[in-house]
Amino acid sequence: MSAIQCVECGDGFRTYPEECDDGNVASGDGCSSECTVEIGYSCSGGSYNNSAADTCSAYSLCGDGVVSGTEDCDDSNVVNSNGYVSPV
Ligand SMILES: [Ca+2]
Ligand SMILES: [Ca+2]
Repeated sequence: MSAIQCVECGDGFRTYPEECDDGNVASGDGCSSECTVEIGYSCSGGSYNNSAADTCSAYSLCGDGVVSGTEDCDDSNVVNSNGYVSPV
């Protein structure tokens, strides 16, 4: 067992400073190519010490400017400068 887990996005291990790791480096599925949680998604299940990758799913957050979940529209003009919105 290695004592130190190298940080590699897409390896399925969520290690700091990754916000998520869903086992791939594709964006648009909730966990971006840089292993940041994408707007409108929430990721969970990942861990640094097992082989479980994060599972990301869309959630509804009215006013975040992203049509997700059960929303039909979202006309917010809120600008997210850092590209990350914490799940509520
Ligand atoms: Ca990783
Ligand atoms: Ca991904």
